[in-house]
Amino acid sequence: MPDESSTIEAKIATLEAEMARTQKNKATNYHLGTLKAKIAKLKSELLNGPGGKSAGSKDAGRGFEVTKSGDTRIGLVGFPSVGKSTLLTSLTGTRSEAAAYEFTTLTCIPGTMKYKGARIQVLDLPGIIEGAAGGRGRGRQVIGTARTCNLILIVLDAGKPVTHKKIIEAELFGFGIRINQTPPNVKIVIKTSGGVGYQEAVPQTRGMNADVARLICKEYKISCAELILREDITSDQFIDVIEGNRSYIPVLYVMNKIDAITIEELDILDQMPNYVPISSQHKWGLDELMEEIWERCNMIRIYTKPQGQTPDYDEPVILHDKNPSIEEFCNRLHRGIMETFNYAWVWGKSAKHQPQRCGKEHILEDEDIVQIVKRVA
Ligand SMILES: Nc1nc2c(ncn2[C@@H]2O[C@H](COP(=O)(O)OP(=O)(O)O)[C@@H](O)[C@H]2O)c(=O)[nH]1
Ligand SMILES: [Mg+2]
Repeated sequence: MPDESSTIEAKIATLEAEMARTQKNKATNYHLGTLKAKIAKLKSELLNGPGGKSAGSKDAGRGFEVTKSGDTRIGLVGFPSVGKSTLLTSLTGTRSEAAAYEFTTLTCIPGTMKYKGARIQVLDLPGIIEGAAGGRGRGRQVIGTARTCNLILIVLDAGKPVTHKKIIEAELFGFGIRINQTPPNVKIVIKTSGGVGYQEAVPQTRGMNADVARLICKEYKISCAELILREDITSDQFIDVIEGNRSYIPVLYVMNKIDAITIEELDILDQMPNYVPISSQHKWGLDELMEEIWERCNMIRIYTKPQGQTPDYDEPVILHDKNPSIEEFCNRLHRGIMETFNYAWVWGKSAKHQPQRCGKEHILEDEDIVQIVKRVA
Protein backbone atom coordinates (compact mmCIF):
# COMPACT_ATOMS: atom_id res chain seq x y z
CA MET A 1 0.00 0.00 0.00
CA PRO A 2 1.50 3.36 -0.95
CA ASP A 3 2.19 5.61 2.00
CA GLU A 4 -0.27 8.50 2.08
CA SER A 5 2.27 11.13 3.02
CA SER A 6 4.68 10.06 0.30
CA THR A 7 1.87 10.47 -2.25
CA ILE A 8 1.25 14.00 -0.99
CA GLU A 9 4.98 14.73 -1.05
CA ALA A 10 5.11 13.56 -4.68
CA LYS A 11 2.21 15.86 -5.59
CA ILE A 12 3.95 18.78 -3.89
CA ALA A 13 7.17 18.00 -5.77
CA THR A 14 5.30 17.99 -9.11
CA LEU A 15 3.65 21.34 -8.38
CA GLU A 16 6.91 22.84 -7.15
CA ALA A 17 8.63 21.71 -10.33
CA GLU A 18 5.88 23.35 -12.36
CA MET A 19 6.33 26.55 -10.38
CA ALA A 20 10.07 26.52 -10.99
CA ARG A 21 9.45 26.10 -14.75
CA THR A 22 6.96 28.96 -14.89
CA GLN A 23 8.51 32.32 -15.65
CA LYS A 24 7.47 35.09 -13.31
CA ASN A 25 5.61 37.83 -15.19
CA LYS A 26 2.25 39.57 -15.28
CA ALA A 27 0.66 36.93 -17.51
CA THR A 28 1.68 33.98 -15.32
CA ASN A 29 0.89 35.74 -12.03
CA TYR A 30 -2.55 34.11 -11.73
CA HIS A 31 -1.32 30.66 -12.59
CA LEU A 32 1.44 31.01 -9.97
CA GLY A 33 -1.11 32.12 -7.38
CA THR A 34 -3.17 28.98 -7.99
CA LEU A 35 -0.08 26.78 -7.82
CA LYS A 36 0.99 28.37 -4.55
CA ALA A 37 -2.44 27.80 -3.03
CA LYS A 38 -2.47 24.17 -4.18
CA ILE A 39 0.97 23.59 -2.64
CA ALA A 40 -0.03 25.31 0.61
CA LYS A 41 -3.12 23.12 0.87
CA LEU A 42 -1.13 19.93 0.35
CA LYS A 43 1.47 21.02 2.90
CA SER A 44 -1.29 21.58 5.45
CA GLU A 45 -2.58 18.10 4.74
CA LEU A 46 0.89 16.71 5.28
CA LEU A 47 1.24 18.58 8.57
CA ASN A 48 -2.20 17.83 9.89
CA GLY A 49 -2.17 14.17 9.00
CA PRO A 50 -5.06 11.97 7.98
CA GLY A 51 -6.83 12.27 11.34
CA GLY A 52 -6.83 16.02 10.96
CA LYS A 53 -5.14 16.50 14.33
CA SER A 54 -3.14 19.52 13.51
CA ALA A 55 0.59 19.41 14.08
CA GLY A 56 0.34 23.00 13.12
CA SER A 57 -1.92 24.04 15.93
CA LYS A 58 -0.40 25.56 19.02
CA ASP A 59 -1.87 22.72 21.05
CA ALA A 60 -0.21 20.00 19.05
CA GLY A 61 2.73 19.87 21.45
CA ARG A 62 0.38 18.71 24.19
CA GLY A 63 0.68 15.18 25.36
CA PHE A 64 4.29 15.29 24.24
CA GLU A 65 6.93 14.42 26.81
CA VAL A 66 8.13 18.00 27.15
CA THR A 67 5.88 20.13 29.31
CA LYS A 68 6.17 23.85 29.09
CA SER A 69 7.92 25.21 32.11
CA GLY A 70 9.33 28.62 32.83
CA ASP A 71 8.43 32.04 31.54
CA THR A 72 9.54 31.56 27.98
CA ARG A 73 10.57 28.79 25.62
CA ILE A 74 13.44 28.77 23.13
CA GLY A 75 14.06 26.13 20.47
CA LEU A 76 17.43 25.14 18.98
CA VAL A 77 17.24 24.11 15.34
CA GLY A 78 20.07 23.15 13.03
CA PHE A 79 21.86 20.52 10.99
CA PRO A 80 23.54 17.58 12.74
CA SER A 81 26.86 18.29 14.46
CA VAL A 82 26.64 22.09 14.37
CA GLY A 83 26.83 22.11 18.18
CA LYS A 84 23.22 22.22 19.43
CA SER A 85 23.77 19.71 22.22
CA THR A 86 26.98 21.41 23.29
CA LEU A 87 25.18 24.77 23.36
CA LEU A 88 22.33 23.35 25.44
CA THR A 89 24.89 22.07 27.94
CA SER A 90 26.79 25.39 27.99
CA LEU A 91 23.60 27.38 28.59
CA THR A 92 21.67 25.13 30.95
CA GLY A 93 24.06 22.47 32.20
CA THR A 94 21.74 19.82 30.71
CA ARG A 95 23.59 17.02 29.01
CA SER A 96 22.08 15.77 25.81
CA GLU A 97 24.20 13.29 23.97
CA ALA A 98 26.96 15.00 22.01
CA ALA A 99 27.20 12.05 19.69
CA ALA A 100 29.68 11.78 16.89
CA TYR A 101 27.22 10.17 14.49
CA GLU A 102 25.12 12.41 12.27
CA PHE A 103 21.55 11.15 12.59
CA THR A 104 20.38 10.99 16.13
CA THR A 105 16.89 11.02 17.56
CA LEU A 106 13.52 12.51 16.75
CA THR A 107 12.91 13.63 20.31
CA CYS A 108 13.74 16.89 21.96
CA ILE A 109 15.81 17.51 25.05
CA PRO A 110 14.81 20.29 27.45
CA GLY A 111 16.97 22.34 29.79
CA THR A 112 16.27 25.48 31.78
CA MET A 113 18.28 28.55 32.63
CA LYS A 114 17.64 31.69 34.61
CA TYR A 115 18.40 35.13 33.21
CA LYS A 116 17.49 38.47 34.77
CA GLY A 117 15.11 36.63 37.04
CA ALA A 118 13.25 34.92 34.17
CA ARG A 119 13.16 31.16 33.83
CA ILE A 120 13.88 30.22 30.22
CA GLN A 121 13.27 26.74 28.87
CA VAL A 122 15.68 25.73 26.12
CA LEU A 123 14.74 22.83 23.83
CA ASP A 124 17.19 21.01 21.62
CA LEU A 125 15.03 20.02 18.63
CA PRO A 126 17.20 17.70 16.54
CA GLY A 127 14.15 16.09 14.92
CA ILE A 128 13.19 19.25 13.08
CA ILE A 129 16.05 19.13 10.58
CA GLU A 130 17.81 15.87 11.25
CA GLY A 131 14.56 13.96 10.83
CA ALA A 132 13.90 15.83 7.60
CA ALA A 133 17.38 15.06 6.32
CA GLY A 134 16.73 11.40 6.95
CA GLY A 135 13.56 11.42 4.88
CA ARG A 136 10.12 11.23 6.39
CA GLY A 137 9.02 10.59 9.95
CA ARG A 138 10.24 13.89 11.27
CA GLY A 139 7.73 13.74 14.09
CA ARG A 140 4.70 15.98 13.96
CA GLN A 141 4.90 16.49 17.69
CA VAL A 142 8.39 17.94 17.42
CA ILE A 143 7.07 20.38 14.83
CA GLY A 144 4.14 21.19 17.10
CA THR A 145 6.58 21.84 19.91
CA ALA A 146 8.75 24.05 17.70
CA ARG A 147 5.68 26.12 16.96
CA THR A 148 5.12 26.85 20.65
CA CYS A 149 8.55 28.48 21.05
CA ASN A 150 8.76 32.19 21.82
CA LEU A 151 12.07 32.33 19.97
CA ILE A 152 13.94 29.98 17.65
CA LEU A 153 17.72 29.86 17.48
CA ILE A 154 18.93 28.61 14.11
CA VAL A 155 22.32 27.15 14.99
CA LEU A 156 24.85 27.21 12.16
CA ASP A 157 28.43 25.97 11.86
CA ALA A 158 30.72 28.83 10.82
CA GLY A 159 32.75 26.40 8.76
CA LYS A 160 29.80 24.97 6.82
CA PRO A 161 28.18 26.32 3.61
CA VAL A 162 25.73 29.21 3.93
CA THR A 163 23.17 27.14 1.98
CA HIS A 164 22.35 25.35 5.26
CA LYS A 165 20.62 28.50 6.48
CA LYS A 166 18.33 28.57 3.43
CA ILE A 167 17.45 24.89 3.78
CA ILE A 168 16.47 25.31 7.44
CA GLU A 169 14.41 28.41 6.67
CA ALA A 170 12.56 26.52 3.94
CA GLU A 171 11.86 23.62 6.33
CA LEU A 172 10.45 25.94 9.00
CA PHE A 173 8.36 27.68 6.34
CA GLY A 174 6.96 24.29 5.31
CA PHE A 175 5.92 23.67 8.92
CA GLY A 176 3.83 26.84 8.96
CA ILE A 177 6.42 28.83 10.91
CA ARG A 178 6.99 32.40 9.71
CA ILE A 179 10.26 33.78 10.97
CA ASN A 180 10.93 37.43 11.80
CA GLN A 181 7.57 38.43 10.27
CA THR A 182 4.45 39.96 11.74
CA PRO A 183 1.01 38.53 10.89
CA PRO A 184 -0.25 40.22 7.68
CA ASN A 185 -2.74 42.97 8.34
CA VAL A 186 -5.62 41.57 6.30
CA LYS A 187 -9.23 41.38 7.34
CA ILE A 188 -11.40 38.52 6.07
CA VAL A 189 -15.09 38.30 6.83
CA ILE A 190 -16.82 35.17 5.55
CA LYS A 191 -20.34 35.87 4.25
CA THR A 192 -23.21 33.74 3.05
CA SER A 193 -23.83 35.56 -0.24
CA GLY A 194 -22.55 38.31 -2.52
CA GLY A 195 -19.35 36.80 -3.93
CA VAL A 196 -15.82 37.87 -3.00
CA GLY A 197 -15.47 41.56 -2.24
CA TYR A 198 -11.92 42.93 -2.48
CA GLN A 199 -10.61 46.19 -1.07
CA GLU A 200 -7.11 47.63 -0.89
CA ALA A 201 -6.70 49.92 2.09
CA VAL A 202 -3.09 50.42 0.93
CA PRO A 203 -1.84 50.07 -2.68
CA GLN A 204 -0.65 46.53 -3.50
CA THR A 205 2.75 46.41 -5.22
CA ARG A 206 3.91 42.85 -4.43
CA GLY A 207 1.63 40.76 -6.62
CA MET A 208 -1.81 41.02 -5.04
CA ASN A 209 -4.88 42.22 -6.90
CA ALA A 210 -8.58 41.33 -7.05
CA ASP A 211 -8.09 38.49 -9.55
CA VAL A 212 -5.26 36.81 -7.66
CA ALA A 213 -7.25 37.11 -4.42
CA ARG A 214 -10.34 35.55 -6.05
CA LEU A 215 -8.34 32.72 -7.61
CA ILE A 216 -6.79 31.82 -4.27
CA CYS A 217 -10.18 32.05 -2.55
CA LYS A 218 -11.62 29.76 -5.22
CA GLU A 219 -8.86 27.24 -4.56
CA TYR A 220 -9.95 27.23 -0.90
CA LYS A 221 -13.64 27.05 -1.87
CA ILE A 222 -14.37 30.46 -0.40
CA SER A 223 -17.08 31.89 -2.62
CA CYS A 224 -18.46 34.69 -0.45
CA ALA A 225 -16.25 36.92 1.65
CA GLU A 226 -15.16 40.48 2.22
CA LEU A 227 -11.39 41.00 1.96
CA ILE A 228 -9.63 44.13 3.14
CA LEU A 229 -5.86 44.38 2.56
CA ARG A 230 -4.46 46.87 5.05
CA GLU A 231 -0.84 46.14 4.27
CA ASP A 232 1.19 45.66 1.07
CA ILE A 233 1.48 41.86 0.98
CA THR A 234 2.58 38.99 -1.25
CA SER A 235 0.31 36.18 -2.44
CA ASP A 236 2.16 33.84 -0.04
CA GLN A 237 1.15 36.07 2.85
CA PHE A 238 -2.43 36.13 1.58
CA ILE A 239 -2.45 32.31 1.55
CA ASP A 240 -1.06 32.40 5.12
CA VAL A 241 -4.05 34.48 6.20
CA ILE A 242 -6.52 32.12 4.50
CA GLU A 243 -4.83 29.06 6.00
CA GLY A 244 -4.86 30.74 9.43
CA ASN A 245 -2.82 28.58 11.77
CA ARG A 246 0.61 30.08 11.13
CA SER A 247 3.14 30.71 13.90
CA TYR A 248 5.01 34.01 13.73
CA ILE A 249 8.22 33.46 15.66
CA PRO A 250 11.35 35.61 15.95
CA VAL A 251 14.63 33.95 14.94
CA LEU A 252 18.25 34.53 15.89
CA TYR A 253 21.09 33.02 13.84
CA VAL A 254 23.69 31.55 16.16
CA MET A 255 26.96 31.10 14.32
CA ASN A 256 28.83 28.46 16.29
CA LYS A 257 32.44 27.20 16.17
CA ILE A 258 33.96 30.63 15.56
CA ASP A 259 37.11 29.23 17.20
CA ALA A 260 37.64 27.41 13.92
CA ILE A 261 37.52 30.43 11.55
CA THR A 262 39.79 33.41 10.84
CA ILE A 263 39.50 36.90 12.34
CA GLU A 264 38.64 38.25 8.87
CA GLU A 265 35.73 35.81 8.54
CA LEU A 266 34.58 36.72 12.05
CA ASP A 267 34.60 40.45 11.17
CA ILE A 268 32.12 39.79 8.35
CA LEU A 269 29.82 37.75 10.62
CA ASP A 270 29.91 40.48 13.24
CA GLN A 271 28.25 42.93 10.88
CA MET A 272 25.28 40.77 9.94
CA PRO A 273 21.93 41.60 11.55
CA ASN A 274 20.32 38.92 13.75
CA TYR A 275 23.64 37.01 13.88
CA VAL A 276 25.41 36.10 17.09
CA PRO A 277 28.88 34.56 16.69
CA ILE A 278 29.74 32.10 19.47
CA SER A 279 31.83 29.11 20.37
CA SER A 280 29.71 26.87 22.54
CA GLN A 281 32.70 24.65 23.25
CA HIS A 282 34.87 27.51 24.53
CA LYS A 283 31.89 29.44 25.96
CA TRP A 284 32.70 32.50 23.84
CA GLY A 285 29.95 35.00 23.07
CA LEU A 286 27.40 33.48 25.43
CA ASP A 287 26.79 36.77 27.31
CA GLU A 288 26.08 38.52 24.01
CA LEU A 289 23.81 35.65 23.00
CA MET A 290 21.82 35.91 26.25
CA GLU A 291 21.41 39.66 25.76
CA GLU A 292 20.14 39.16 22.18
CA ILE A 293 17.79 36.42 23.38
CA TRP A 294 16.45 38.70 26.08
CA GLU A 295 15.80 41.52 23.59
CA ARG A 296 13.76 39.28 21.29
CA CYS A 297 11.65 37.56 23.93
CA ASN A 298 9.91 40.84 24.82
CA MET A 299 9.85 40.08 28.50
CA ILE A 300 8.90 42.63 31.12
CA ARG A 301 9.86 42.12 34.79
CA ILE A 302 7.49 43.30 37.50
CA TYR A 303 8.50 43.09 41.14
CA THR A 304 5.86 42.50 43.76
CA LYS A 305 5.98 44.31 47.05
CA PRO A 306 3.90 43.01 49.90
CA GLN A 307 2.75 45.76 52.29
CA GLY A 308 5.45 46.77 54.77
CA GLN A 309 8.09 44.62 53.09
CA THR A 310 10.85 45.18 50.58
CA PRO A 311 10.20 44.17 46.95
CA ASP A 312 11.07 40.64 45.91
CA TYR A 313 13.82 41.25 43.36
CA ASP A 314 14.70 37.56 42.96
CA GLU A 315 11.39 36.34 41.58
CA PRO A 316 9.95 38.93 39.21
CA VAL A 317 6.65 38.25 37.52
CA ILE A 318 7.39 37.98 33.80
CA LEU A 319 4.95 39.37 31.25
CA HIS A 320 5.27 39.00 27.49
CA ASP A 321 3.05 41.86 26.44
CA LYS A 322 4.69 45.04 25.22
CA ASN A 323 2.28 47.21 27.24
CA PRO A 324 0.83 45.13 30.06
CA SER A 325 -1.84 46.64 32.30
CA ILE A 326 -2.08 46.12 36.03
CA GLU A 327 -5.06 43.87 35.36
CA GLU A 328 -2.97 41.57 33.12
CA PHE A 329 -0.27 41.54 35.79
CA CYS A 330 -2.84 40.55 38.45
CA ASN A 331 -4.29 37.79 36.30
CA ARG A 332 -0.81 36.43 35.74
CA LEU A 333 -0.26 36.32 39.50
CA HIS A 334 -3.44 34.43 40.18
CA ARG A 335 -6.93 34.43 38.65
CA GLY A 336 -8.91 35.50 41.69
CA ILE A 337 -7.00 38.67 42.51
CA MET A 338 -9.08 41.03 40.37
CA GLU A 339 -12.19 40.19 42.38
CA THR A 340 -10.83 41.95 45.46
CA PHE A 341 -8.63 44.50 43.65
CA ASN A 342 -9.04 48.07 44.88
CA TYR A 343 -5.99 49.93 43.56
CA ALA A 344 -2.22 49.52 43.30
CA TRP A 345 0.83 51.50 44.36
CA VAL A 346 3.37 51.62 41.56
CA TRP A 347 7.03 52.61 41.75
CA GLY A 348 9.30 52.79 38.71
CA LYS A 349 9.40 54.05 35.13
CA SER A 350 5.64 54.03 34.55
CA ALA A 351 4.87 56.05 37.71
CA LYS A 352 4.48 59.83 37.45
CA HIS A 353 5.51 60.16 41.10
CA GLN A 354 6.89 57.54 43.50
CA PRO A 355 4.70 55.76 44.32
CA GLN A 356 1.69 56.49 42.13
CA ARG A 357 -1.77 55.25 43.05
CA CYS A 358 -3.07 53.43 39.95
CA GLY A 359 -6.19 51.67 38.70
CA LYS A 360 -6.31 48.38 36.82
CA GLU A 361 -5.90 50.06 33.40
CA HIS A 362 -2.49 51.56 34.26
CA ILE A 363 0.23 50.40 31.83
CA LEU A 364 3.36 48.97 33.46
CA GLU A 365 6.97 49.14 32.33
CA ASP A 366 9.99 46.88 32.79
CA GLU A 367 11.18 46.66 36.41
CA ASP A 368 8.22 48.48 37.93
CA ILE A 369 7.37 47.60 41.52
CA VAL A 370 3.70 46.94 42.30
CA GLN A 371 1.85 46.69 45.58
CA ILE A 372 -1.77 45.62 45.34
CA VAL A 373 -4.28 47.06 47.79
CA LYS A 374 -7.42 44.97 48.25
CA ARG A 375 -10.95 46.20 48.77
CA VAL A 376 -12.10 45.90 52.36
CA ALA A 377 -15.05 43.55 52.46
N1 LIG B 1 35.52 23.65 17.32
C1 LIG B 1 34.33 23.58 17.91
N2 LIG B 1 33.68 22.40 17.97
C2 LIG B 1 32.46 22.37 18.57
C3 LIG B 1 31.87 23.53 19.13
N3 LIG B 1 30.67 23.20 19.63
C4 LIG B 1 30.52 21.87 19.42
N4 LIG B 1 31.61 21.37 18.79
C5 LIG B 1 31.83 19.96 18.40
O1 LIG B 1 30.98 19.62 17.32
C6 LIG B 1 30.55 18.27 17.44
C7 LIG B 1 29.05 18.18 17.38
O2 LIG B 1 28.51 18.82 18.52
P1 LIG B 1 27.04 18.51 19.05
O3 LIG B 1 26.81 19.45 20.17
O4 LIG B 1 26.86 17.07 19.29
O5 LIG B 1 26.19 18.94 17.78
P2 LIG B 1 24.63 18.66 17.46
O6 LIG B 1 24.57 17.46 16.59
O7 LIG B 1 24.17 19.89 16.73
O8 LIG B 1 23.94 18.47 18.76
C8 LIG B 1 31.14 17.74 18.74
O9 LIG B 1 32.30 17.01 18.46
C9 LIG B 1 31.47 19.00 19.51
O10 LIG B 1 32.55 18.81 20.40
C10 LIG B 1 32.61 24.79 19.04
O11 LIG B 1 32.18 25.84 19.49
N5 LIG B 1 33.81 24.73 18.41
MG1 LIG C 1 22.73 16.85 19.37
